[in-house]
Amino acid sequence: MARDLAALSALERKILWLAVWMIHNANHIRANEDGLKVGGHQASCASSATIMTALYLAALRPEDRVAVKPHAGPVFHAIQYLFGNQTRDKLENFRGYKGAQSYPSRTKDTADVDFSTGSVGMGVAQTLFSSLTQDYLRARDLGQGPEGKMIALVGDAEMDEGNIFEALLEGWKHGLRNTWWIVDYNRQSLDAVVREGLWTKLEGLFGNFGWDVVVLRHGALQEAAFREPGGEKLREWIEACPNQLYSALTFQGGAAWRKRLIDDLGDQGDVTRLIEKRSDAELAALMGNLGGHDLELLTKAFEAARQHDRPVCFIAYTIKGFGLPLAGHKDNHAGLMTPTQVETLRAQMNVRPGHEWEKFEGLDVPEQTLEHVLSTAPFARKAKNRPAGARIETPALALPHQPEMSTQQGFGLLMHEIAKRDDEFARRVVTTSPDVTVSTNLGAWVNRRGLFAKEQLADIFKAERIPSTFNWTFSPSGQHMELGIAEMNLFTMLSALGLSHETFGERLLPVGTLYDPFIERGLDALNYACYQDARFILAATPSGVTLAPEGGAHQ
Ligand SMILES: Cc1ncc(C[n+]2csc(CCOP(=O)(O)OP(=O)(O)O)c2C)c(N)n1
Repeated sequence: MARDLAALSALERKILWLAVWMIHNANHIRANEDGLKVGGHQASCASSATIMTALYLAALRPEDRVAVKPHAGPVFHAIQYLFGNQTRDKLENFRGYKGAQSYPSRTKDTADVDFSTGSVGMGVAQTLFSSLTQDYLRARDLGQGPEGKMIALVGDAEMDEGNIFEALLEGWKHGLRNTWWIVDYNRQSLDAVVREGLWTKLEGLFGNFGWDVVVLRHGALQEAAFREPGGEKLREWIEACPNQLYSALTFQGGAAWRKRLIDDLGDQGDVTRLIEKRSDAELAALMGNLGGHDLELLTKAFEAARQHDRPVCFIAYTIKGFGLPLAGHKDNHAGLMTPTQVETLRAQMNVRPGHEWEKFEGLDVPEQTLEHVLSTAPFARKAKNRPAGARIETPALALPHQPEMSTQQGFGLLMHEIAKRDDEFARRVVTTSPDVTVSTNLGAWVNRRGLFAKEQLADIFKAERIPSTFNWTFSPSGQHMELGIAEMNLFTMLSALGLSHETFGERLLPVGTLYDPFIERGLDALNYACYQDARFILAATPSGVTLAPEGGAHQ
């Protein structure tokens, strides 16, 4: 859908302003009774403001769900405020008691957060398992309307988290679809500048797992300059420039760019002319015009990706601190703009003192147009309240009694009883296990209800009439999600299945099993699932401190 670019770009500036002001207000203006540091991440917000604008004001559909990188929290809150889903009061109380949360939180924020973030990597993997959950639902005709994209805005340093890679492999096994990971490639982490060429590793990795990779490196200004005489030399220079140097020159500004470019490329000819015909400000704008700051490029790339269901990794080049005096400085992660710097920004943004929170203050596009752009954004059609998913009646189960039995055995018999039922309750149960299905006594359940896969996959042993206790047939009607041995994946899968009623409006009754000594291998994801209020049953067998006689050797 064509969107009004001038209005979008005005709103992008407003979103950045509100995010900066929200953090500034919390740190420098609001009364601070205990004297403790408040904090906030203006530079991380600035690098993602264009991507977030392109997503929420143009690309997102009501059925899409998003995990926003934690430090873009204020950008998320600002966008929700513009849409009327967030109050000024909560923004003024950002990071305070009952205020908008530091990092988007499903349970503590009042605006509709799809997936909480905070512990980096967790929200990213959650989108992948949510996509598998969506496939599971659709395979049994649950859920209506178009399928949603499960989207993560990912920090480039976040890509170091191991759980992301574990999830990628699992996603590949299940034929992952409808998942977008947008890497905010500002080439800075918390401590420093990231390694050169990280994007080539990401490109290879995602390509290997069957994802499309879309690299958004240069914005329209840069592409236009490359078409000028001498422009190709500039492109080569930019593409070869080490991350640290690019960051440092960005921080220093137009005059520093000019000196360096002339030193490296000056030819008394085309390239010199290309550089010299621009003012310092124009040169700085040109060098900062990376793909992740080009609204039109981003919206087109997202629209193109919506035409198919393959998973896509977007690598969007950005500048940490873009548009702020913090831009590019390696220490900018938790850096806060000084009151003087905020005053300068206020002047640049035409915001009058006392009007800082006004939605359209100082924008050079008529208010009516801005209102129209907001109210016609497809995302605005998303219901303000999450779906709840109908309640499922739980029947009284006839439990087989034995005078003496182990907890494992009892669990297996209980699941077998459920498997025999032909009712809505049994149909909504979904089980999952990280390669310990058989040994955690889910065998009888799986024999009756089958393993889930989008496509039928026969059990060749069965077809060949080789005797086996277990029927290992996969089909779209199967009710067991078999996972590889990765406990982080188990808990993230449970987190996604256990939020199905709120993510997709269809309630599932998930049961996960694992060996109890290995809960610790996935504890962070279990914690994350509980923090998000995911509902599931966990059966860690044998229920004891050890895995029976072999327990000690499993520690
Ligand atoms: C599991 C975990 N470890 C450490 C942190 C602390 N931390 C927060 S952000 C960050 C660096 C993030 O860098 P990047 O992902 O590139 O994001 P951006 O630069 O866009 O803010 C770190 C180490 C965290 N939030 N979660």
